[in-house]
Amino acid sequence: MANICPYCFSDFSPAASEFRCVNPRCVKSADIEATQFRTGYIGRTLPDESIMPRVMGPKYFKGLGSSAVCPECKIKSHKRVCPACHNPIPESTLTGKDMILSIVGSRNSGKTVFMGIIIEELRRRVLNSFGGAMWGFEDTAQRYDNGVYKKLYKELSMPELTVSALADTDENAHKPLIFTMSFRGFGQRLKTFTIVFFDTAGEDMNELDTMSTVTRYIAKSAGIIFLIDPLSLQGVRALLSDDDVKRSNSIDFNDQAGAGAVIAKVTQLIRNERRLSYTRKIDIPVAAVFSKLDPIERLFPNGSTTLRNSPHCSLQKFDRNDRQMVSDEIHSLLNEWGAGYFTTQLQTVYSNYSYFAVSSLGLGNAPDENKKIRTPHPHRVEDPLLWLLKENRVI
Ligand SMILES: Nc1nc2c(ncn2[C@@H]2O[C@H](COP(=O)(O)OP(=O)(O)OP(=O)(O)O)[C@@H](O)[C@H]2O)c(=O)[nH]1
Ligand SMILES: [Mg+2]
Ligand SMILES: [Zn+2]
Ligand SMILES: [Zn+2]
Repeated sequence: MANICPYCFSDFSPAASEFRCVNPRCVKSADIEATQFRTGYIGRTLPDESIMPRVMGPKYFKGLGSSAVCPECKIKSHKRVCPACHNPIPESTLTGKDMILSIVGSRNSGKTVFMGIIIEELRRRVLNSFGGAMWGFEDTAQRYDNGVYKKLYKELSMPELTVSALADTDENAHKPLIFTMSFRGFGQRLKTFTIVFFDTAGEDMNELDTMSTVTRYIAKSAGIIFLIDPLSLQGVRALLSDDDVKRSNSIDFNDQAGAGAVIAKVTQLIRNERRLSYTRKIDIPVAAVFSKLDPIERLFPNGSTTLRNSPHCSLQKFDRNDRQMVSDEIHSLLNEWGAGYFTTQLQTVYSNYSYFAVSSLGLGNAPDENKKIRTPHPHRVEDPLLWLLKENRVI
């Protein structure tokens, strides 16, 4: 995936870069683009903080456009920003080594929790076993640590359902989490790339329009993690106690779009954005993931591969056999539990997909009646991510 701004997901041409003056004493002026981005493009009046160091367009470039000279203070700046949203651009965006992974799914499907857990697992454990490391771009680590990480690992409680991007007034809500990763594949050279996570609200999945940031994010992603809440399936709820259902769920499923409706919407958007005809399959790899494996653990057959621990990290390589066995297990359970509409869609529309099942919180760690948990000890959360990295030839 080349040259896409990791903040607003607009196409970004390095030749049309802009630069922000780095001189703290230089004149400051209102930054409309930055303000629009922060406030979610909903036309609020400019707050005072919008007064920022100025941004210089291409006419101030020096040389090949790797810097610009500020017309006010004449100081050279290398601080490259996106022309559309004025956020800083990571080096890897210029060299086309970004990888946008989108996490989608209906309301309450576990996206925020999954993202919160997978990031910690990657930086603490998974990358280590693959000889890699990861660090946040700009204020990413701070935003993550003070946000969903604090909620899940310090307060041991559940995040609120994510507020629609249209209604949200939290400035950070519109900022994706951007991590640079260094990875040594098996016996290969060190690779550095940037991975972008953006926490979408399930509420927005129904109303996606072609202009929205969420749409660009999905259509431009190098991999899609599609979370399916098993409890949203009537066939599953029928097999569980009311208490099991209540602890891992905070919505009424009757008035929510299901996984089938969401994937149909996502498909339509990708087709529109990429101008793909209805006869062509979409080649973005899709990991269709059962989230919340823990409350349905006992519905799995004896000897199930899915209930065993993930083998990839201890093997230090991606175990294709294991992936296939898990995928087959989940596929047949989905059909059994009445999600045939979903599996048929995947099969007819996407050329590369695989089924997974994870528990972000861990087996036996469903939230209690106060939404409290013990320290997360996730089950197989890394599997979909490692598969997408493999499909993108990173590992
Ligand atoms: N038992 C169990 N419950 C989970 C797990 N992950 C999430 N949940 C439950 O599902 C609820 C919703 O999870 P979120 O991650 O907030 O869901 P979301 O997809 O971000 O929802 P929206 O923001 O509305 O789109 C949580 O409050 C938990 O009750 C899990 O791994 N196990
Ligand atoms: Mg959420
Ligand atoms: Zn941008
Ligand atoms: Zn200046």
